[in-house]
Amino acid sequence: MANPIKVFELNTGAKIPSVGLGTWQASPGVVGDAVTTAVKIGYRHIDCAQMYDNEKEIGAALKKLFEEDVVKREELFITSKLWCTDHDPQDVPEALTRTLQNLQLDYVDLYLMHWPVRMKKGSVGLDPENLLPVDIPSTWKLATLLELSRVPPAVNQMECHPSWRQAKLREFCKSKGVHLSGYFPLGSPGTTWFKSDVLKNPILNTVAEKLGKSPAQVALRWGLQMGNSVLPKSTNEGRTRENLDVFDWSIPDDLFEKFSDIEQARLLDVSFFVHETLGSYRSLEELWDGEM
Ligand code: 1BO
Repeated sequence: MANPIKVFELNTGAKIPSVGLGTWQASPGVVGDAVTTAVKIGYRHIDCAQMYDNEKEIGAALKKLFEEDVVKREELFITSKLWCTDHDPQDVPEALTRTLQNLQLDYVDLYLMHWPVRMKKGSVGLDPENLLPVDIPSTWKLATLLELSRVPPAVNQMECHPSWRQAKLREFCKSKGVHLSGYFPLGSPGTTWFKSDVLKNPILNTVAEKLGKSPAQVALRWGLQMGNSVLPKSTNEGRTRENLDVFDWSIPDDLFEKFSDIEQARLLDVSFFVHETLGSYRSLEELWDGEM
């Protein structure tokens, strides 16, 4: 491995690799190879979720990697996420067991609540008709969760890229010792919910040109220098390699400052979690605590 991946230490003492492979919308028949390639290239963090409906294939790829001695389980950091249909406390262990079975693992390193949203048990998809009020106060506001929890959360995974810096939530997490892990660090090009092109931003492109790096590498490096772990998704070997080549160079201060001029816009607003009578959120403002 040319450039070993830097890690961030979590409030649990565990170390999270700063670059991880995102697997949302990595198609069946492709995601297994993408994981295999990524691990062989040097990735040590794979970001999964029950909702992505591809954990079985990822599990088969991981099993083969372990059998072939490419990597040991303890060298990997595997994240998965509890889906909204399994928020009832009694359903959580079952959902986790299912994920572990699919991934063919004994444990995951990080298990996140996917969204602070509850949906009918067994429902499929994102139909707002299936929304239910979140009945556990600790599932819907981080501040409340921190007040109630014996073990504070280690990681808050959120949309984060140069065009959505998360200034307020970042400060809050920092003050509480919660690590920020950024999804959509490249603005999620190629996914079906891709709304605007973060990688075409002129400031990002000017910096990339000055440093002789690609806009994607600069966006990732920006995330790392902000103290975030980043979760770029790719099923293309060239881009998977490129996304990992972000450790032996940095964005100098004068160029780094320019990022604060980038106009801000959230890409993924998950408006399907908002309903006038169902669920817990009547408006996007309410869902996102006014940060739109
Ligand atoms: C509902 C969107 C899931 C992305 O992680």
